[in-house]
Amino acid sequence: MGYILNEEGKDLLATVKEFCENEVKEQCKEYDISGEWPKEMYEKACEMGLNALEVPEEYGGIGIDKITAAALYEEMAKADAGFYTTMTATNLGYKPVLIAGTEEQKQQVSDLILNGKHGAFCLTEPMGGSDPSCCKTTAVKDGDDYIINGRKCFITNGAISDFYVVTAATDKTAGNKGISAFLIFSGTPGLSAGNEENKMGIRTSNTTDVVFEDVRVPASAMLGKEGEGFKIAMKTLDLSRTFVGVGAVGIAQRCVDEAVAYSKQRVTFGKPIGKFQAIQFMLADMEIKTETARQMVIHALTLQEMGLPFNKESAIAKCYAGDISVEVALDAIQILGGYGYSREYPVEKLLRDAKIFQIYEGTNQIQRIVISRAVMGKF
Ligand code: COS
Repeated sequence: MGYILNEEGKDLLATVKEFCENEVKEQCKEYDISGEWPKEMYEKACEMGLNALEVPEEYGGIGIDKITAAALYEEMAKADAGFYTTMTATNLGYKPVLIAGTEEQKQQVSDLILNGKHGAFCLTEPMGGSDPSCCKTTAVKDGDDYIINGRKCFITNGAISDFYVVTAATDKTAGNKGISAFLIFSGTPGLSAGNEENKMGIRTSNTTDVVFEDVRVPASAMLGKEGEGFKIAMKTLDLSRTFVGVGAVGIAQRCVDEAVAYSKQRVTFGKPIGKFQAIQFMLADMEIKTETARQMVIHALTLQEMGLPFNKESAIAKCYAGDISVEVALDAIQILGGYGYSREYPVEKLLRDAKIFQIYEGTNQIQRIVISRAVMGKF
């Protein structure tokens, strides 16, 4: 099973796999401990265009389909989920530009990404993570400009981005219909990054507050029209959630790989533990969950490619993959026993990395709201 790719896709996958094996996987063990953001590693990855997989051909990208992109993202997550998170977060910031930007904005941001720059999507606030309509950041009209004030939190790539997409209330009395989205570039006076989060996992990614203090932007920095910010954000998350599922699948697959390798070499009671049915059944269940999640992701991406509705399927892919990645990581630790609990072996890191996939880009409780709404409709 897995991904069915054409020859070009298979070649790309082989190249990305080699890069991840040689330049990411082992190196990130150290960065996971130190919490360092590995600048050189990211520069090499961007030189290869790994941050630019989603740039359409018309804006200068290689124009690969979503399923090929998913296969490449999975490879990145298998090597290191923080690395995968950094690469996909730029594309999370890019999506609202592609959804609602002018041709000029689309080209400008595409050029930045193609030149190895990073981006960020600034939606979450200290008082409103799951509820983006509770937007305290404001954008007040001043002549031909807007002046933005507020604070966003848990922003991936917060301190290392060249472009930021930011939601802000342009009409505080209008709820989610009073939210607008803006495209802002680093270096704009008043825009700064707050302290970096000291995270449990995905420690090779950069997560900070992003602060706006009298940030003046021209009205042309708005994406779409005034009041469209909430819908643009929702459409962005619908799209991005499927790729979040891919990251979780990557972690689950790495857990299966590590547990299989260990069960073949670890001998107890005179034979490798993989000869015992207790272990075989655990590995089979881990594989069932991982492959099912991958196929759910592929299904949601196929719907997107075909222009069909995918809101529910994208939420299922993210939710299921996030949940099973934690389960599969726990099973991998169990199979490795005491060694699984030790930092000497990679699976405890995989569990720490997996946990965020039940939380970011909409908690799995939010995904269940989206799914149940799709199932039940309005009544
Ligand atoms: N695509 C397009 N439009 C959407 C949409 C979507 N996926 N979801 C909602 N909308 C539209 C609705 O159609 C509605 O438009 P009208 O008022 O014109 O009819 C409007 O947006 C408001 O929708 P709704 O009333 O359903 O909004 P809610 O506040 O009830 O939304 C959920 C609740 C939970 C769906 C929403 O708040 C959500 O997704 N939260 C999670 C956010 C998140 O993931 N945060 C983490 C960010 S990490 S980057």
